[in-house]
Amino acid sequence: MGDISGMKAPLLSIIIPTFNERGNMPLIIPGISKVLGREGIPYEIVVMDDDSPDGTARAVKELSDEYPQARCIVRTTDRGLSPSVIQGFVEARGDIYLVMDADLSHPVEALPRMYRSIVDDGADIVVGSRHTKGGGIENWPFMRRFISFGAALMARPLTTCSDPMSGFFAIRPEVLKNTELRPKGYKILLEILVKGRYGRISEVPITFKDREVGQSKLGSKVMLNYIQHLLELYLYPGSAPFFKFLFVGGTGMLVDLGMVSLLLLTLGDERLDILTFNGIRSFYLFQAVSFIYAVTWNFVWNRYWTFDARSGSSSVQYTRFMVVAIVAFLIRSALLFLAVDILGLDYQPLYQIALLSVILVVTVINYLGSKLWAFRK
Ligand SMILES: Nc1nc2c(ncn2[C@@H]2O[C@H](COP(=O)(O)OP(=O)(O)OP(=O)(O)O)[C@@H](O)[C@H]2O)c(=O)[nH]1
Ligand SMILES: [Mg+2]
Repeated sequence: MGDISGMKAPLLSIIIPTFNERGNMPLIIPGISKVLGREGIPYEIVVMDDDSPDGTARAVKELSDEYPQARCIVRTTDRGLSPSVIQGFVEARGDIYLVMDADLSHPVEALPRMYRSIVDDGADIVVGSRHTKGGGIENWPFMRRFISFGAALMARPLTTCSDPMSGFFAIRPEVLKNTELRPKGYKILLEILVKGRYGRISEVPITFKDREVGQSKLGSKVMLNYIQHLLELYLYPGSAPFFKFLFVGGTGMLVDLGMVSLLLLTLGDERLDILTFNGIRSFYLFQAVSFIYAVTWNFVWNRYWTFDARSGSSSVQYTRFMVVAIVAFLIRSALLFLAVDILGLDYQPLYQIALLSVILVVTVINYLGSKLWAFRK
């Protein structure tokens, strides 16, 4: 691995997955070479070809006399776009990996800016984005735009990136350290955004052009595949934490309810008022027990799943999580007291509105306390 801050300019590895793209090779390879040569950016082009019957590999070979930076790796097993890209990361020898389509949909003019975002501005991931200011799509009918917009929207909770479906992106190799990428998903960038390790991500606006040469490989199966991929990424530990937190909180409430009911059932609720432990009415004791159960339940799920915080000390995390839960509970009681006893919101529907607002506020407090303190990494 090269030193990005060293004297020598870092080497850019351009990975291009191909299937039957012979016609595009004499366009994209000289195109890249012209733009990067002009800017003095060192590069290699790694074409990852799935043994295309149209002779894509031969086309690259012929071009490599004039463009020695280009080589083609012919793959005969485990075909597919994502496995090709993942293998490309292994074959690449550069300091920065960049992935782009072969069909000139991704403008080569954006390459220098993407390169500099990493080398000069310290980004870990750069995305060539159609949906950021200045970006766009040429000649797409309304329906295709609409579907693309909807698909991007569904991925929004998973990442802050405006165009996670883009196939045009660059990363530092460190982003992939200790991450296992699932090669079945078609959207390799989204996979990296969810599973990779990175700090800064930046975007370069691009205008996406439809292919002029060769055929599209996308069918209706891709949409189904995408939904399935999304589902898996939503379930992946640490992704979309607010959603997971809400879900876990909901199950915690059920645990709480179940515990109280169980205790009441075993002891019989007619004895509730008579039964006391050291002067404390048993009902409150039950509440306290089930509260602890529910908080513990939430803790386990949040630690392993919501925040994927298993590397921290569990006793510290547990203590903090409990403190947050108790503080949140006290705030909740105080706010309800304020709403009902002081502001007098004890009639419909204002009471419900007040209760809902209080729950909302307390949930956010709970979430922030957990994320920024209890499970801070
Ligand atoms: N190695 C490999 N590359 C693939 C495979 N399927 C697609 N590609 C390449 O991935 C890139 C994107 O595929 P495209 O067919 O252009 O997909 P798209 O851009 O979403 O759709 P169109 O531009 O309309 O064709 C192109 O460079 C393809 O050659 C595959 O199974 N294996
Ligand atoms: Mg394309």
